Amino acid sequence: MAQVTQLIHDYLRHNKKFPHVYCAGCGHGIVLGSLIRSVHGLGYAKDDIVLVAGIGCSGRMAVYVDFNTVHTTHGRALTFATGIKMANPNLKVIVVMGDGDAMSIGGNHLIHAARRNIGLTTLVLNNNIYGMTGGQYSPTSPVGTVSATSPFGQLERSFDIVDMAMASGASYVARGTVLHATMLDGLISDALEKPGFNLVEILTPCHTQYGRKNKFKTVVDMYQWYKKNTVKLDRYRQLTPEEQGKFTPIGVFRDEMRPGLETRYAELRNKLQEQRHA
Ligand SMILES: Cc1ncc(C[n+]2csc(CCOP(=O)(O)OP(=O)(O)O)c2C)c(N)n1
Ligand code: SF4
Repeated sequence: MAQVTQLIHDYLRHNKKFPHVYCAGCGHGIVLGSLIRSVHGLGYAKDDIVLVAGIGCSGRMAVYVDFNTVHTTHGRALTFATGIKMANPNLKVIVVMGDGDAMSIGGNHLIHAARRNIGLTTLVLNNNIYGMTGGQYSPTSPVGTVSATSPFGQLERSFDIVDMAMASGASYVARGTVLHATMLDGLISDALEKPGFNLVEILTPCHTQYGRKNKFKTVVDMYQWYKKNTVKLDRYRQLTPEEQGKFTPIGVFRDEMRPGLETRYAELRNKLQEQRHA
């Protein structure tokens, strides 16, 4: 444990913005730990990484971690990241967004980043709520969610982030939870090594804004919910449709090796230059 804590400390900016803003029990810190373990395990240099984050509690990660970082405007993380990757394809560009950031204000950008298959590693921290701004319901809040903007339960059908990423053309798509931290390390490491647009949805609890209003007495109850209600994809596929309806599957949903837009663009540029000099 001490070793794990020390490793995380090695990747933090100690002179900035501490103590951090995360509430006790927030899952976002576990995601940060998992990301750091994955980067460290793969042996990337800090300077080769750019972490681009949107606004929200999830977006604070860009402030804390000692990579090249950009804390961008709400919903625009993928546009900044696209520019960075196109300008310097050698950089490993990681995008961190909340479910509000990725699926609401930034939803259109997510669809097109996936369609283009640009080489970004995208982590969507799905806590089913707008955490930072006081708990408004988000496009992933389940029907019936009680929130600051739906005191009697929200009525809209919610988005499935994995389905959305797959339908839009992402080449690697996975879902994990902060309860399954070892599995999450594997998913993030896997994603970081893939070309093209790779996305990991991470189920992470916000007890402050979601749990307390939605019948979770304690943070621990929320973590237990993930344990009881998620199932690994291979087992999920063996269930009947009726049984499947009771669970959220976790694992790797798509794993294709397709070149990112930045690679296809470089190839085209080289070809045109050769033709010009022929
Ligand atoms: C253009 C714009 N609209 C709205 C906001 C207000 N705002 C800041 S964070 C946020 C939502 C955060 O929710 P989410 O992305 O799910 O992240 P979380 O805080 O839950 O991690 C909103 C609406 C803003 N900063 N900029
Ligand atoms: S408000 Fe929610 S998402 Fe934000 S730090 Fe607190 S628990 Fe985490």
